[in-house]
Amino acid sequence: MIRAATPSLEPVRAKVEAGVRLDAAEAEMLWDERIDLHELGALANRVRERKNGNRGFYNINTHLNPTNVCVYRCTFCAFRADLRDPRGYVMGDEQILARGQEAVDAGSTEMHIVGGLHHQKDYDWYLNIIRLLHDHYPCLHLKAWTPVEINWFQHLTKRSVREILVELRDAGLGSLPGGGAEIFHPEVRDRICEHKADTAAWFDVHRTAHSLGLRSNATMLYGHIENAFHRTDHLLRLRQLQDETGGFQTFIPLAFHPDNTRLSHIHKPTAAMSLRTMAVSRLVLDNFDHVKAYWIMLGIGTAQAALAYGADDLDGTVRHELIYHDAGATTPEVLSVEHIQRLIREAGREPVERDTLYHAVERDGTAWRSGAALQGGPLAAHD
Ligand code: V47
Repeated sequence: MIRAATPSLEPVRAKVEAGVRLDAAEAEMLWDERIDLHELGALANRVRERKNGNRGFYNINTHLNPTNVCVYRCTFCAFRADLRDPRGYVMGDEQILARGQEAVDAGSTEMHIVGGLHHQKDYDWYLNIIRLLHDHYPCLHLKAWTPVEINWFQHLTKRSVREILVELRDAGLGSLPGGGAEIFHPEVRDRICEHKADTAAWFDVHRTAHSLGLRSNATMLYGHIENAFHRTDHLLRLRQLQDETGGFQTFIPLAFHPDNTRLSHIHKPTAAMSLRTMAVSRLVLDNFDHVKAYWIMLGIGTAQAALAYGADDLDGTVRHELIYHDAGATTPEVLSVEHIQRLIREAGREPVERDTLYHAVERDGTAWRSGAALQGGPLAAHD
């Protein structure tokens, strides 16, 4: 058998040093394990440093998953439940408000809200969660509902994405999280989540959100049935929308956790795979300011190491995370601020608390206010 010539990092290195964009073939080559992981990481680290200096970002946040009852059956998901499943739950207004109060008491700047698509709940139930929390706790930034939920709201209301987003924004929605992206290529998407919002719908929601001045994040679920071609395709599609709108803030590669899922026969990605994914993402997504190492799913050690492989952000202190813990994540449920700061410092970075929109946070205990923008300015809205 004739083996393809060993790929070389040198042409990529020259381009990165010169600030020239990588093309699809170069991007795909970076996944080849014959490309030295640590050299790749060092190159991604140069880009991180160019964009973010020595800053290592984190925030103080809380998760809220108002229900796990879901009409969809994504093969990778351990969180969803059927209506009559003993695990199934739906939170009432009091519980949701209690979660808001707990978040404020812990000094959180952000609440990350996503959940199942409950076929007995109407759109107003979801809208009301935003309104309720925003009215009671206006200081909390509500990063809520992915295109999967927005697409479901469209199905329920027969209204446009724009109308729904305007209403949610006016009720207190601050930005959109990056979930529901999984893998965009239909060869994979149709096998892991065939029923939920398709790739065109995912992009339509983000494009519309950006045009309304709402920022958003993007994710990629890796380490299951996808390959290097699919991951490259995923990153290039995101890069293209970012060229158009500039509305994405951060990219978050999500390592697949197989426990309790219909893909439980697959081994979870190794630390080497996660670090390579971080580095390739940083190198390909040249128009994203931030790449996040979400410690909950990477594990604390790999997340810390990722700060030298292109990542500049560890996400937050996080409390009440369910999606990964149901899928076997063994990370703690919450990290203290001191712990997260120590992780960043040990990795040689200066810890900087940010709010959701990447403003520096000025803090006195649980009291805080947003300071200067750390990058860019507001996104121009044209509705
Ligand atoms: O879309 C679900 C993923 C995502 C599993 O925007 C799984 O700041 C691994 O999007 N193993 C939701 N992953 C989480 C998410 C997120 C997380 C942190 C920060 C932000 C942000 C967004 O979780 C889903 C799906 O891709 N997921 N099940 C699993 N078993």
